[in-house]
Amino acid sequence: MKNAIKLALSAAALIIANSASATAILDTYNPAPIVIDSKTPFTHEFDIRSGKNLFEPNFDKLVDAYLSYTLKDTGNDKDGVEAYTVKISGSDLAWQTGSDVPNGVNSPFSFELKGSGFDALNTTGMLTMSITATSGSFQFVSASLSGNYTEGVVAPGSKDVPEPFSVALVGIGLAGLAAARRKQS
Ligand SMILES: [Ca+2]
Ligand SMILES: [Ca+2]
Repeated sequence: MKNAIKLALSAAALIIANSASATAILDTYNPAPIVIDSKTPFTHEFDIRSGKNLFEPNFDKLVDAYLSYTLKDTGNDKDGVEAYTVKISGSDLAWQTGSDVPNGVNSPFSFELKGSGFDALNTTGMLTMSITATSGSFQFVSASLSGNYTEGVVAPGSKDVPEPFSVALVGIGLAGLAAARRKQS
């Protein structure tokens, strides 16, 4: 096979590999412990569009997403044994309920996002989690949003500006093909 054609094919293969491989996301919130009680709900907004995570809503495609959070009770149960609800944006359902946060230890919880919560993250790149105590008090320790997405691919004729890296590869490939044709003729 002519070298130029080989080069063009390898460039095309690279573009396909680049678009098909998953990119990991991780957005962690790790503040000083925050008290949650019936008067003080907790809310945090994750954003995977900036910083280390460069997810582009409505272009990149979310493959999976997981929300983990850690709670801890300081041992104060004078205000009652804890009961709480965790909600995420995009879902009108109580997503998770829990009771009696263990005393003195960091207790991790982790769930895969499905359905409308997953769809909301996929279309906005943002996710709001809230924890509301219906009784008792405890501490929020940390939370993280993790998962994977595939890079969006620019369709032929699309108005979207393609990535410079892909454009350069296509350019090299086309130049190689043109050179091969000139040699053959
Ligand atoms: Ca407590
Ligand atoms: Ca407790």
